[in-house]
Amino acid sequence: GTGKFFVGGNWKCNGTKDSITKLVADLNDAKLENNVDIVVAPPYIYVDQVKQSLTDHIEISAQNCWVGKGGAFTGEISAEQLIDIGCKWVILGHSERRHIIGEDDQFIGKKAAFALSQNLKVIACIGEKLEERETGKTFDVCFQQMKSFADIILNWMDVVIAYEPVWAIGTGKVATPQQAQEVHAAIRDWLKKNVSAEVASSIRIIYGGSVNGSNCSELAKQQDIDGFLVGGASLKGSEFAIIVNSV
Ligand code: G2H
Repeated sequence: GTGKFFVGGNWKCNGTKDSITKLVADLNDAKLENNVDIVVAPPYIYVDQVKQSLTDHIEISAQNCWVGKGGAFTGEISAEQLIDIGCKWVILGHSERRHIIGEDDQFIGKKAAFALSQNLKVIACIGEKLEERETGKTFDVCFQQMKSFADIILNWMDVVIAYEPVWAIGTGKVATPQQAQEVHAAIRDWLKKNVSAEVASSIRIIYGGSVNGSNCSELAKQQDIDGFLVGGASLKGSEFAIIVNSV
């Protein structure tokens, strides 16, 4: 890839006011590479606290959003509200939302299109499950998930793609640099054939799934890995800084 290195911290459903105060202080104190786009995704209810206290060098993402305009949708948060509170990004299609909560490809594609229409940038996640990898379906699954984004997304300028093999998420089983590179290159090639050569060469494709301070530098060396989406290891400021600085 040719884009600027991108590292996102996905805090998932973790944290308290106190632990987040500490994490923000650690991130504010950390020495972070200037030439990296850095984003953290706190749970919705802590977004404002983080926005008020975190260095401007790090942008804020939500972990999800509603599929359209706000209104009578109990328990949901709209893209407009995320913009209002200072979020620049939203993570969509994370495997936990696909496979635990049951969101499907089409719903996720619609969410992405609506978020982009509100000027929210999108971290669009894709990835295969273990049985899909073992039965040789990795590319089919990833391309199908890509297609549901491509069917509805017109402007890819504000999109980062996160390849997150489900078997590597929160399991400690990181993909090897070769396994990740192979899929990243295939996604880029798919974009070239199905979207455009310009999008294929400029878009950031980041890897997620058990990235930590010790495995990040080998992954970061791969040609088509443009950064990371980090879960567990993003809850420690010092380890997250190591990953950011692995560019
Ligand atoms: C993948 C990743 C962050 P972890 O879900 O999106 O989490 O690094 O804990 O595997």
